[in-house]
Amino acid sequence: MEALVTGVAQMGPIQKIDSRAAVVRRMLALLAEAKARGCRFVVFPELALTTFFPRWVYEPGEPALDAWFEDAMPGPETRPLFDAAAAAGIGFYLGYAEKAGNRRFNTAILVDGTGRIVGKYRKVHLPGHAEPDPSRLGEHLEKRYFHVGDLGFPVFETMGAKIGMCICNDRRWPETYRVMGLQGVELIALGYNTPTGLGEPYQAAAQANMHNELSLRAGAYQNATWVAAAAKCGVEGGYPMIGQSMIVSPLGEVVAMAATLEDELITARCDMKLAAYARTEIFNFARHRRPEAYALITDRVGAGEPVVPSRAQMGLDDA
Ligand code: CDV
Repeated sequence: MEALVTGVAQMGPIQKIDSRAAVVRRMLALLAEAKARGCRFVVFPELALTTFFPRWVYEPGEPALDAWFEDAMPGPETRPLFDAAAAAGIGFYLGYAEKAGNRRFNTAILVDGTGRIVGKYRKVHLPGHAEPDPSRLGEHLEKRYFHVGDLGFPVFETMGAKIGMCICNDRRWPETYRVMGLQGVELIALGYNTPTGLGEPYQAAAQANMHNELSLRAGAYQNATWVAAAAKCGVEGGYPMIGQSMIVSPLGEVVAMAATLEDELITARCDMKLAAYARTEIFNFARHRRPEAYALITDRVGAGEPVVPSRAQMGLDDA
């Protein structure tokens, strides 16, 4: 199979009081629409089962914090999603808060069309802070609640395609896409919750949609891959979040984009031949990449002093 009809299931806000069962009912409605529209794969958002709880302050280990994490996947509330998807022969990406023994991750899973979990990704780039600060307009405490992902950026061969995953803030980092690009990824699925009400320094609210589109299109184009990105959006707990869920082709074109800040399904026929085509010339990695010139990418974390070749190396006269 060379084309995977893909649905991006954008979700409107989920409030603190909304039960997982109610959220899953919304997902089932999106799944039913995806089936009617011929989808074989559906992407749900980051932390899709609950409100975006890292905006609230908890003490690590307190029961109210633990309640946002899933004890099992699938568990009693998510089982109907797995069952309905398997009955429809639809695979999916789902973001949720994972308990792994004593560790806690912001996680996404890849489920195939039979309902089997075939892949897992744990968020690497955790934005925000570990300590609350009342002077901020709003909190974003992912560094307080989650461990840094320990699975790298794996790519899974499933549903006739090479599929990779990332989560929200990961989409702003070129390394995310390139590590998957180097595994021949054909489709990257991702979910996000991008608030605009936190004040600076995060990003200018007026540019939040532009930065979203810029990151997704650049990542797709520069790595010759489809990108399917699902927002959780609208106003949660008084905090607005962007929508603009989209599907981007391996040539960097937006082929579908959500028009609302509510539950909304967008779809595209993702033909993996297009990904292969985009890798034949400009982004033929084997022919054109020069890893010997990229050492700083893995040697450094933050920016350091400029690394300047000697004047002799540059062939300057006075050397
Ligand atoms: N959930 C996120 O990772 N949100 C970040 C915000 C905090 C900037 C994002 O990159 O969209």
